[in-house]
Amino acid sequence: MPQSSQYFPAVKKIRYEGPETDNPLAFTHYDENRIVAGKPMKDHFRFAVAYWHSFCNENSDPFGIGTRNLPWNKSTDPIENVKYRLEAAFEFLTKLGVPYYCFHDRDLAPEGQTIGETEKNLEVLVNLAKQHQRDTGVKLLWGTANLFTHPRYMNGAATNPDFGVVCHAAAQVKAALDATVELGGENYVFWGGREGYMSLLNTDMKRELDHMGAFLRAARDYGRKIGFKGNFLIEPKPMEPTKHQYDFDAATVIGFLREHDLLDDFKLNIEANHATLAKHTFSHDVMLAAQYGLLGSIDANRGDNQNGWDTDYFPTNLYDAVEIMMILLEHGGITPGGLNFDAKIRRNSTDPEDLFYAHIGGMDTFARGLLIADEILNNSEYKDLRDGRYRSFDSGPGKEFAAGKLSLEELRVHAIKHGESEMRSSKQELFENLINRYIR
Ligand code: XUL
Ligand code: CO
Repeated sequence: MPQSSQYFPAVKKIRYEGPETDNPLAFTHYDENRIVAGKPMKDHFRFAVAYWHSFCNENSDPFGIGTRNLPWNKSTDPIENVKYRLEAAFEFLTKLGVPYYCFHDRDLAPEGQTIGETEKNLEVLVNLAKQHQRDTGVKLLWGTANLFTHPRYMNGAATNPDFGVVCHAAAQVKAALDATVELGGENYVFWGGREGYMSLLNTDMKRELDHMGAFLRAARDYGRKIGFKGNFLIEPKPMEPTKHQYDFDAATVIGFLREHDLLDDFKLNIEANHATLAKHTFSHDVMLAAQYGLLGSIDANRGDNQNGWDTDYFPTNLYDAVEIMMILLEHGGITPGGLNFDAKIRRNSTDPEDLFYAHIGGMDTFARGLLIADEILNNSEYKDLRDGRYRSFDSGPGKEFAAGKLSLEELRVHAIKHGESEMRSSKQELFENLINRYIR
């Protein structure tokens, strides 16, 4: 299938030109084959483009209709249009030079009148996507099912109080898993958009959570049966569209996975703006997941300090990117996950090039973050300073305590022997300045 160049004709392949370039359609720091910390830059990130924001979203908001002209919506036949959309997507992906994309089932193909028709629509598009993947080398980082747009899911999908709706959700996840496996998807995501409640008064929370556990085990079993080898991922978010979402944050999801015996198959997909909605920092949820060996993938975006909702801005904050890359470098990286730009251009960004600027900015921010993080970890006193704070647990009774070998009575005896500890500064300002010292 020849790659077309009709949807973004003004843009050529984006190339690395270095920090000195003034070409806004070039990378300043993302030099995909440059070796950093032992591997090419592109393998540190495994960047992905989110199909829904980039190719489906007309940028409407609750106050106004879409502003974005999507030239691939040129037919009156919806199936023809999703085929054009796929062409446009692969033109964009190859010009940008990202290795991956991510989709919801409904981004690829619309729902039909019956489950059978819906499955057929998806199959047709999956076959076409497979050809595009083969022609371009672009791969699927993860697939997912959209279990939140259709009105039937207004009270939830897996946690809906009506069993009939749960069955529809299951049929949808089955088809989305089939599609993901057919396309060689490396992960499969569950984002529980409406798995939560609007009012606790009409909700049996424990019953709904148990249903979610049963649903996820059934999905896991089906996925493994059809040969899916990748990670299942849960993407935490505390609220929106529901008032309370069950997958509130990384810590809550880890507890849920343990309760429902899902830790062998599931990891977490951490999204920056979801972590901040939960009143954490992005790095908090990434660190928590990474330290428990459960960091599966990242949805890279950014909220807004002035308001509380999920703005899905493209990431441009270098300080944040440095922190995230420090965590990834210290915890063995993000593979087999990646960094998916679950982000959208603004409603008033209406030129076709804006989508390129947005992604180039995000990729360069993380590339620069990686270079700085690598320097901090290798050349500065950062690790010594941090680990030094815990030195009293490295040997002797501190080590025994950490291994669970000392009783409360024995600890009391040590307290008497040890006397009062010296005051030790946590040096927070020094740590903060250290990051800035390397941002140069
Ligand atoms: C919504 C969100 C989703 C998931 C996939 O806030 O992040 O797009 O990433 O369903
Ligand atoms: Co997301």
